[in-house]
Amino acid sequence: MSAPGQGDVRPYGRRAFLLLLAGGMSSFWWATKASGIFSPVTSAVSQFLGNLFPVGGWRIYTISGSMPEFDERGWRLSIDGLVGRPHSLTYAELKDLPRHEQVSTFHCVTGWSVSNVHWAGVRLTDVLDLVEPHASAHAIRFVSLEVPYDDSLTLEQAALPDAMLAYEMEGEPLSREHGAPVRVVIPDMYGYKNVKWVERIVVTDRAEDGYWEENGYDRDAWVGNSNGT
Ligand SMILES: Nc1nc2c(c(=O)[nH]1)N[C@H]1C(S)=C(S)[C@@H](COP(=O)(O)O)O[C@H]1N2
Ligand SMILES: [Mo]
Repeated sequence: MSAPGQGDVRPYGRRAFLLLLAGGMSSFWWATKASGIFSPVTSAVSQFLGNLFPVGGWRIYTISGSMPEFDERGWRLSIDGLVGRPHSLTYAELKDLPRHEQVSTFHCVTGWSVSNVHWAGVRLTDVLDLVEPHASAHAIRFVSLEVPYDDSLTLEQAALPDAMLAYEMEGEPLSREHGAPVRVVIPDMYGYKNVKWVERIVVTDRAEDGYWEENGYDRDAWVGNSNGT
């Protein structure tokens, strides 16, 4: 089993590894310099580089090796499932919802943390109010544009005061590598619950296992009180 954010360990030959490393290096360079252009890299390489060159304490993680590109014209956030009024929001409509800010510490279950991250975004409860969840609704599943990454929260967890869909980090629109245009932020839980590149929220009758939970991690990823800790 690999750990959330460590990726699968693949048996690369030395030559293939060096080629991957060279490709990954240039992508990494572009990501930091141009902050947006990020050509596909393997997850092993991007995570390896993320661990070698942490950016302000962050390790940039992907499971697929590529990062979805945000195009405001085509982008929609769909909210559907067990709801009376399925809804889809443009980026502008999402930004029109009440704005919330928080400063919190982000923890990856593999041991690194980033203190005092300043986020801005919308409360999950405000998003859910738009769709009128059925009485049978108990959880929501976040679907990432990065297939097949997903994860769930119970409605109770989603209603925690600091759980949000963040569209800004440190006063700037969320960058591509951190999940543009919106990611989940739930500082009480480990990083793997903080789904990046969210494009759909499905209201369900129970929380389901997400990507890392299918790989053995706890569904309730409370910081300091779940497996992997
Ligand atoms: N779509 C997607 N979201 C993701 C991940 C991922 O690989 N893909 N990794 C998770 C893990 S394990 C962590 S620790 C954080 C890392 O956030 P960062 O890449 O912004 O540093 O993103 C989480 N959300
Ligand atoms: Mo993580």
